[in-house]
This record gives sequence, C-alpha cells and structure tokens, in this order.
Amino acid sequence: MTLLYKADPERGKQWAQRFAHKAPDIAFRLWPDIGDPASVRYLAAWQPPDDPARTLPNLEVIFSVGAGIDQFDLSRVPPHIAVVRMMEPGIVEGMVEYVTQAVLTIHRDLFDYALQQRQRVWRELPVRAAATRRVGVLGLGMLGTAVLERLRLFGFPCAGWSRSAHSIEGVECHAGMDALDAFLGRTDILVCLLPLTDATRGLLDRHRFAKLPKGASFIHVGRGPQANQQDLLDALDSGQLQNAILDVTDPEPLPESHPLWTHPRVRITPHVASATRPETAVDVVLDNIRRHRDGLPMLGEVDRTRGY
Ligand code: NDP
Ligand code: OXD
Repeated sequence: MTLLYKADPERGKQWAQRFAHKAPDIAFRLWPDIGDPASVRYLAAWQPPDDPARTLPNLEVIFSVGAGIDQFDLSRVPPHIAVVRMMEPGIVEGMVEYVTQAVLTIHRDLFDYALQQRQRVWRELPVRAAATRRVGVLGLGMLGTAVLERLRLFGFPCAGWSRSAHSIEGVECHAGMDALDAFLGRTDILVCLLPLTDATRGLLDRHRFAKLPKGASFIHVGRGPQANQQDLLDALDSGQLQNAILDVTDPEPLPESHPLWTHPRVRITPHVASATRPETAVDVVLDNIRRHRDGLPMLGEVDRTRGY
C-alpha cells in the first residue's frame, strides 16, 4: 500500500522521513516518481493530477496538504474517493500568529506610524483601548475559532459569522446571510477566514464594505476571489476602509502593475499566513489512514454538497 505525495518537494522529503520512521508498513512516494499506480491508495496533494481516478485506479482518499480544498476540481474526483482537508495544530498556530499580528498592527496604528516615519514625523497618536475596537471574523471553523479565542484575551469585543449557529465563550456568534449586515455593522476590524465556495466567491464587495463602520479595516487570509479588489480599492480611497492587510489576492501572484501593491494603506504578504507543518501534519494523516482502514470517519472529511 502506497501514499503518494504531490506538493512542495522540500516538505515532501520531511514527510518521507516521518513516514519511514512512524509507518514503515506504508510505502511513501514523491510525485512524479509514482511507482506502480495500482498500489497507490492514498494521495496527499496541494493539487491532484488532472484525472486522479484514471491516473491512480485504486485511489481511496485524497488528503489536501492545506486547510482549503478549493484548488481541487471535485468534478474530476469520483464520489468513492474521499476528500480530506488538513486539520492539524501547526496550521492553526501559524494562523493565530498571523492574524494576531495583523490585528495589533491596525489597532496600534502602525500603518499611520509607517507613513509618519517616511516623513520623519515624531508624533504620538492617541492609544485606543482594546475594549473599544470590535473585531469580527468571517468563518467560525478550525481557524476562525482559534483566532477569536486568542484575540478575545486582549480585550477586543469579538464576534464571528458562520453558516450554521455556533456558541463560543466570549464571542458574539452570528449565523447566515440574514445576520451578515448586523455582524458587519458592529465590526471595526474584519478578518476573512472563509473557505472559497460558490457562496463565498465575491461575497466582499462594495455593498458589504459599505456596511462596515466608516474607517474600518480589513484583514484577508481566506482566498483572494472572496473580495472584489476594485471595490476594495474604492473603499480604501474613499476612506470607508482605513487599512487592508492582504495575505491572499486574485490572482496570485498579484500582477506587478496592480495598484494594490503601492497603496499606502495596504500591506501584502504572498499567501504565507499559515502552512501545514510536516512534523504535526504526518501524525494527523496517519491517524486518518488508521481510521479509514477501521471504517471510522476521518477528521476533516469534506462535505461535497457544501464545498468545504
Ligand atoms: P473550516 O471548514 O473549519 O471552517 C469554515 C468556516 O466558514 C465554518 O465556520 C463555516 O460555517 C464557514 N462558512 C463556510 N461557508 C459559509 C457561508 N457561505 N456563509 C457563512 N459561513 C460560511 O475551515 P478552516 O477554518 O480550516 O479554514 C478556512 C479557510 O482559511 C480555508 O478554507 C482557506 O481558504 C483559508 N486558509 C488560508 C491560509 C493562508 O495561509 N492564507 C492557510 C489556511 C487556510 P459552518 O461552521 O456553519 O460550517
Ligand atoms: C491552506 C493554505 O489552505 O495554505 O492551507 O492556504
């Protein structure tokens, strides 16, 4: 029985070492060296081959090496092949760090101080108490929940929005489209941690930005196509939005000539907010393989009707 790895080759080498140590009974192969295609039962991939069922006729499970699975064309994956997203502690830790630094950057006026520094201006700005800065997170899944649990410790009034109803201690939880406007209306710093689906593509447009309080800020760590970038620029230029920190864009990489690169109120990172860590991810995949062999549900199995 073989697990085939098809993603970043450097990380793949670390996966190979861990598999050799922890699961010597499972043959580990690094794409494109697939060996006998018929022996591949498990695929760990950022992007599967175009026609996975034909390339790997006995494939049973595709593990995404990321938390998102929108990069998979599910129409090419027959229903008998399970699709599992990555739910592992390393990716959570990285996202909590990234969003915390982004919220604090905005909260402690570091955009304004960077602009002042360029002009060699030494001027104090009034410090606002965390209790007066309302943070709102779109998406209350593995990542959104962990981020809110950390942010609320700073004293920010925290809220979240999801499809189904949730209850998180110290967090005002909103659910469904009918609740979106009220959630946006109480949010000074908006964080997007939604999966990309038909329902979330283009969700953040001029109408939604207009529902935020004037001067709100936006942190985008979900997927680029969830936000309309022209509407985002317009909202920044009009002052409806004060700052944006973007880890994801549409397309990626962002073209060199794109005006977001040089906007003084925008910070961009190249989709690095968080990534799977081999040292923790392999344990999760091995546990899921055991579950699959025992006929148990796997952690992170994707519901194809919802698309995440
Ligand atoms: P989960 O599947 O655990 O959570 C998704 C959340 O989004 C759930 O709360 C879900 O609601 C909510 N949601 C989905 N669709 C809708 C909708 N139409 N309306 C309202 N709420 C909705 O995902 P994760 O937390 O693990 O990851 C979220 C995303 O973060 C990933 O899909 C990926 O795109 C992005 N990501 C980005 C990274 C980066 O480096 N920038 C790294 C890792 C992930 P409900 O709870 O009701 O199901
Ligand atoms: C992911 C990502 O989905 O890195 O894990 O974006």
